[in-house]
Amino acid sequence: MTATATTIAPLSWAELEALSDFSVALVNGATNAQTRLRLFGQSEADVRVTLYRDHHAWCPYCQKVWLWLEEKQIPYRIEKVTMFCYGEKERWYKRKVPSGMLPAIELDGRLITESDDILLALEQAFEPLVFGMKDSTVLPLRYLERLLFRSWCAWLCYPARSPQQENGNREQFISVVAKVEAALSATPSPYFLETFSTADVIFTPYVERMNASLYYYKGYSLREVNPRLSDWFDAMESRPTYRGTQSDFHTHVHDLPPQMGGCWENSDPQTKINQSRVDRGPWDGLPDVTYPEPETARTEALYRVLKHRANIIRVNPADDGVMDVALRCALTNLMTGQLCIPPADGDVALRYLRDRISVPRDMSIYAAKRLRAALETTAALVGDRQGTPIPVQHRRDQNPAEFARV
Ligand SMILES: N[C@@H](CCC(=O)N[C@@H](CS)C(=O)NCC(=O)O)C(=O)O
Repeated sequence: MTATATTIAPLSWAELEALSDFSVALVNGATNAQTRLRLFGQSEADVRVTLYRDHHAWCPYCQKVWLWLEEKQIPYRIEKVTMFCYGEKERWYKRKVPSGMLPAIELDGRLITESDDILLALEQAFEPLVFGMKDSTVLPLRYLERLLFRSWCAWLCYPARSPQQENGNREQFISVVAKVEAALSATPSPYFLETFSTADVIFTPYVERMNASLYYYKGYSLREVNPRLSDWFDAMESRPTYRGTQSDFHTHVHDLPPQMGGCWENSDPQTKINQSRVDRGPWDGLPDVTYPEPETARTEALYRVLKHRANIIRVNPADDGVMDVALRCALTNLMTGQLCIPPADGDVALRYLRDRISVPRDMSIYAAKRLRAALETTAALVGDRQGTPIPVQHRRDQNPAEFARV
């Protein structure tokens, strides 16, 4: 705190409610992670598809199908299912899909699993997204995406036995990235083919996760050092569909370890710098997003916290009374820019929440950056203790069952 900074008392919940001037058109508006139904201006009678995807929007294969449906504006319902890493799989889902794997869809009552088979079935029913999965221009790109995926896993998800092996894995990944750069250079458009298509949808989930994880675990900024990929990310971010499904660095780097069976950091000094940025901020300017911040970022964050505040306070390890005041202090800072000193233990309580905001599940990327910053600024007023560490073997600290309770 600077000598000139003034502090104010926390706003009441009623005062905060009065500032929460935010609304979204979940069913017919822009792509969003909260809705259970998408109609794109059509009627419910037109719905032929149900998408089963994970509660937290962490599953990459679900993102692929989700983005495809949004781009094609196919009316669909969404049923959310728990992933093994964060809770217990719903019994009704296991009756439908005994393996419990996601995604799945029901198309005219027919159950289809495996994301590629799902896209093929959707193409048959609704026409391809410009170029089809089996188009001769798309097939080599699908192969390239799997090559990139494998070299990413080899680098990230296995411990290197020596610095030479670490370096070899890095070189191998970078050599495949060069092929991706060449593929992107093959057309004048920023996309993989002459226009946005299925090919971009196929690359999106893992390239987004590569960008986050390599920045954090390997000190390597995929988006910043590769000009064609940089243009591709920017082009993707010009699409409201992608923005609605887009996650941030913090969410991915902590959702990936249990899903991938571990992520291994290297000893590059840049890695530690990047980890501190992602975990403790400042979050502004991280290469997880480049489109301009919408004016609604703060009100969106406030609106989303107010909606779930009872559960947010209940699941926090701090005393409910402490978290109630501390949270109001952070929200007061979010909305007024003024410092508001939380009770003792507010540092632990607020940083616990800072570490568990999930994008896009809870809110969009800029709203989350604003909220994380307000939580951190407010926590720092009373101490430097961190919250309970984020587990790496599982994420049952994020069990959605806790949030189903009122
Ligand atoms: N080949 C499958 C892979 C799907 C997959 O691996 N899904 C993971 C989540 S990303 C899953 O459902 N795992 C079970 C769970 O985590 O509950 C596809 O393309 O759909």
